[in-house]
Amino acid sequence: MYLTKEQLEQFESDGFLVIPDFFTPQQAGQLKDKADRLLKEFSLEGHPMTKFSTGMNSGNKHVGDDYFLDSGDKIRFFFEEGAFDDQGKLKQTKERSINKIGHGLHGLDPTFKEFSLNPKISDISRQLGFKSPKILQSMLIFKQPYIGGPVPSHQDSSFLYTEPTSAVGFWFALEDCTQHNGCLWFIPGSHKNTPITRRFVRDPSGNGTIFIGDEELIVDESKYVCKEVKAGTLVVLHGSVVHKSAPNFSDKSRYIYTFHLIEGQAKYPADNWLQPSESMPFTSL
Ligand SMILES: O=C(O)CCC(=O)C(=O)O
Repeated sequence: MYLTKEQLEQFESDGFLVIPDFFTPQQAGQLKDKADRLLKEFSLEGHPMTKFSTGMNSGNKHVGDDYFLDSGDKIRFFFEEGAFDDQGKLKQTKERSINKIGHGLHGLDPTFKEFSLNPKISDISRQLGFKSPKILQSMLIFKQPYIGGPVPSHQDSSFLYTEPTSAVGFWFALEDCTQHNGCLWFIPGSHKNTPITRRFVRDPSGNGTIFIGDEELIVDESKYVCKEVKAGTLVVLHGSVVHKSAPNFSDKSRYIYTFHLIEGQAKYPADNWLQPSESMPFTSL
């Protein structure tokens, strides 16, 4: 059993758990190097220049095109909101312009596949009550210096919804994450008193995505605590815990890798934005 009783209690009480030294600085460096290689090698040619905007509190700004909707079984690149000038030209190098890569790294990229299919994670998932844990998506989230965008307050189960709710996030710091370069912030215990009342789904009238349910997530900002972590840290997130991250205006990048599990025995609604494909069904852990 990987987690101690105290760690399980902490997760139960806070809705998140910080595990320093889950992986080595060398591994963090290798994953970061691989992320940099993906950024270097990706081509702008034919790219629809899709930006990633969570826009969770500002109506319907979320990217809603096929490039996003079909990314579950692909390695796709999403730009920062502020990446382009008025003429539609990149304001900095393409490597510095990407907000995130998603959502099939855990199945398609050998480095991230090997890292994700980790017996320690499988062990943790069973300790958290999973019977049939499935990885349904993975992401590299960058926050490059000066341009890294914020991630507004949200609950992961709004985006990765099952009945009953089951999503758990595994978030790996590939670099030191501080208040200056965009570490995570949490409202401890919010998973217990903040039900999932909004869902991010495919718009039945078109190609895009919409939120259904409550207009917005009401958040008491004064309850947030910030969690600075070192490279090599794993943070486990309950799907209902309210969390966010700030923009990165510093001169240091903040690279993280994350994937989410859901319970394979739970119902997975057909209108969820992310759908498994024949070529890449959700991955058993
Ligand atoms: O890494 C970040 O900045 C945000 C990640 C996050 O909120 C998530 O994966 O749910």
